[in-house]
This record gives sequence, structure tokens and C-alpha cells, in this order.
Amino acid sequence: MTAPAINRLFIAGRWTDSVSGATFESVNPADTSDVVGRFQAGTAADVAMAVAAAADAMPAWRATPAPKRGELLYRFGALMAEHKERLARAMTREMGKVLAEARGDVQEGIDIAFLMAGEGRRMFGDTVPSELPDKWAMSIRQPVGIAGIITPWNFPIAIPCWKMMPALVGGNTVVFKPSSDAPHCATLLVELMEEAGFPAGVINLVTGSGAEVGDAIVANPDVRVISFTGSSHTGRHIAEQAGRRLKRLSLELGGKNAVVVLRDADLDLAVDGILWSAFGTTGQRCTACSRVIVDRHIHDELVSRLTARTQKLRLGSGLDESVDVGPLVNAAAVDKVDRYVAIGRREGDLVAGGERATGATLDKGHFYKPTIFAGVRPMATIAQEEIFGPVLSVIPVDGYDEAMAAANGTHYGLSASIYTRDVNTAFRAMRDFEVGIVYVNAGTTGAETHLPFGGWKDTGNGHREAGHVALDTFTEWKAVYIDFSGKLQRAQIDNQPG
Ligand code: UN1
Repeated sequence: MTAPAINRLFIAGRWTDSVSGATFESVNPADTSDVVGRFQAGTAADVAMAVAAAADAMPAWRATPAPKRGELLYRFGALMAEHKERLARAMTREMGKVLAEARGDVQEGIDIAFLMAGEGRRMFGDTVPSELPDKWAMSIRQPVGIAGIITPWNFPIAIPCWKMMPALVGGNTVVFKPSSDAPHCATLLVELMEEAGFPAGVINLVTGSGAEVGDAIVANPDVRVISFTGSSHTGRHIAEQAGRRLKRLSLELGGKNAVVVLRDADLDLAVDGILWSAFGTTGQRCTACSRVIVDRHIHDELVSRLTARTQKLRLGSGLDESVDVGPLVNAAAVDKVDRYVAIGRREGDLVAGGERATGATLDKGHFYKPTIFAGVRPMATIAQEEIFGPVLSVIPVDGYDEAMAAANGTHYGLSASIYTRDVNTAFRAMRDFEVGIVYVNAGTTGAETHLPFGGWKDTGNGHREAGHVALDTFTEWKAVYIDFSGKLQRAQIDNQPG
């Protein structure tokens, strides 16, 4: 076997080794004997160099007209499209999601690159009348400065692009720290950014641990905005550090997303949507459905249909196109799922899965059987805490009001969905769900890049990714007044009677 390739940091337009002289491995979660590559274990000193490079690149980048910055995003998006299959295969190998979903992940990156490229020619501010004569008033967006981008492994192309594309078109320069479970995807992405022609220092990549690299990015006073997607635990830690330094911070954290199924629902449609949302990406999406809240009258019927379909799901390497569910990302994820399943056995009726998946090829990776608990109460631990794996709780309730109370009865508020044929009920649900993303007659996953993505309550801190509103994270507003009256005009005073 040939030794795995050693990958480098990307700082000031050059691929370099970490000053640590240390590396770590990224392995294929479907076959842990397959080492994807070795990556630099970056340090605070590497981060300092990356931030210095980003600072050097800043004046020229912010002076580049936004439509011209946008052209580089178009070129990068086109390169991703050209390399889509290669990127998707690398993703499946590195973090496990099945190939069809990996292609979707890359497509999401392409979509946001093109969307934000277009923002280079919009980036709307307001032009409004002044309250005084012979005076103009308008607002414009300007870059915040250096952006620290800290990303998870579950959408290893899409999420870095969701963050970096608005940052870059907005005129910020970037220090990017990817998850240590997906450094290869990040490296491939940055290689394409280099090929697209982003000037040296505009984008810098530092791989390594959160404790070393992530903390150093957050602590650096020259990094003015941080965008993070990941666990609530890490999000709180970053928020504390960033808060003390009055840094702008966009957080995208956990979810405990519910599908509500009412008595009048099309059950076949609901089953399709639930399975896709619960077990797609092996349940490792922030938007994954982990709770089904169902009217008691149809609980047993829905559970039996879900169970029958779940037992037919094929597990294996996501590179095999006949596989439905890939592995979990690593051994710690399997242990975590197993701990929650043990709790679930006391909190509900186990009707599917409930154990590690074993067998000839499965023994090589981190596989867990898609698991369903029926008859779960809304406040049960498995119905409250984010498991981030293929574990679904089915919660019986009586009618709409109880369903909505259960759906909203969590600390999280990312996405929610309702299956009903009654248009009035659908509109009530759109109004009543306490979440950032609502679906009607579809599952809880599948957000599109031109609408705001993010959640209420503990899912985040009020910011949104994607859509044109993503620019709010990465731009400062500047209000501009132009007085052409040639005399002193005092707002709120000279325009008042008396
Ligand atoms: C995430 O899991 O953090 O809506 C992102 C979806 C995807 C994005 C998920 N488009 O499920």
C-alpha cells in the first residue's frame, strides 16, 4: 500500500507545512483501513501567519469592485461544476454520505457560488428621501474585515461555500478551518479556489484541531467576524470567546426537527418524507428529522409502515450506488448513538434497528442500523437531545394543538414540517412553528440556497446563512448623507415648525 498523500496548509497563496511538523489522518468511515490522506496539525502560529496574509490581501480585495469579485465566484462555481463527480466521490470516501447526496452537497456549493456571484452586481442598500431639502440619504454595505470560517464535516463542500461565498463577494478575506473529519474536501475546495484565481491571501486554509486552530482564530483581534456551524457545545464556547472581544459571530448549531403527521395526511407521502429526512446522511444533518409527532389514531399504522420500509434500507459504503444509508462519521459518533439508544429502550418501544450493523463489509466501518422508537413522550431525553445519527422517535398526540405544543417544546428551532391535506391547517402551522424553516407536505431537509437558512432559539444566535441575507453577517452597514444645500441644515431641528 502506498503511503497516504501529505496535504498542506494554504497561506498567502502558497501550500506550506505547519510549523508544528505534525500531521493527522483522515480515514474513510466506511472502511477504516482506507486512509484518505494526512493533514497538517496547524497551530496558533500558523493561524497568525494566515491572519497576517489575510490582512495583507485586504486593501486590494476590498478595493476590487464587487462585480469583479463576483466574476471570480462564477469561475469557481464553474470549476466545481466541472469537477462535481470527483468532489462527490472524495466526499463520500471521506465522510461517508452516499454518492447521490454527495453530489447534492457539491451542487449546493455551486448554487451558492452562482447566487453570491450575482450579489456582486446587486448588494442592495437603500436610497431614501432625506427629511431636509437639498440632501440625499443612502446606505451601503462594506466588508467587515477578516472572516474566520469554522465548518463541520457533514456538508463539507456546501457549508464552507455558504460561508465563504458571501464573505468573499462582500470584500472580506478569509481564514478557513475545516473539520478534522473532512480536511480533504476542504483542500480540494481551496485548490479550485486557487485555480479560479482568487488573489494570494484572500483565502487561507489552516487544518488542525478546534482547541488549537479554532480557538486561535476566534482569539485573534484582527479577525472581525466568525461564522461557525457545529455542535451547541462548541458554539457556546466560541460565543463566550467572541463575546468578550465584541466580535461579530454567526452560529448555526443543533436541531431536533419534527415532522407532524395529522389524521388527514397522505401517509405514503409522509413515510417517504420522514425516511428521507431521518435517515438521509445517516441522520447527520442539522435539519434531520428526529421526531415524528403523529395523531394517536394513526400512530400504529404510521409506525408499521415506517418500520417495514426502514428494515429494507441497504447499509454499506456510499460509493456503492445501491446503498441507501452510509456509515456514521467516526467511532465516537457510533458510541454516542449507542448511548442514546440505551436510553431510548427505557423511553419508548424499539421497533427497528437499535444496534451497530455488523457483517463482512460493515465490520470495516462505523455502521449503525436505522433505529425507530415508537410511543415516545414529548419530553423524553431521546425526543429532546440532538443525537445526530439515524434514530427517530415517534410521538403520539391528540390533534393539532397538542402536536404543535410538542413540536415547539424543545430548545431548538431549525426546521419543521407538517403533513396535512387541509389548507387552513397548513397555514396555521406555517404561522405557529417556532423554527426558521417550515415545510408543508415535505420532510425537514432540503433547504435551497437562495432562501435564508437558520434557526430560532438555541439553534443559533439570530443570524442566517444563504439567501441575500447571508450578506448581513459579512458586511457592515454605512449610512451616507450628502447635503448639497450649501448651508448648515440640522436634522430633527430645522425641519420642525416653530
Ligand atoms: C446542515 O445540516 O447543516 O436543508 C445543512 C438541508 C441541506 C443543508 C443542511 N440543504 O438539509
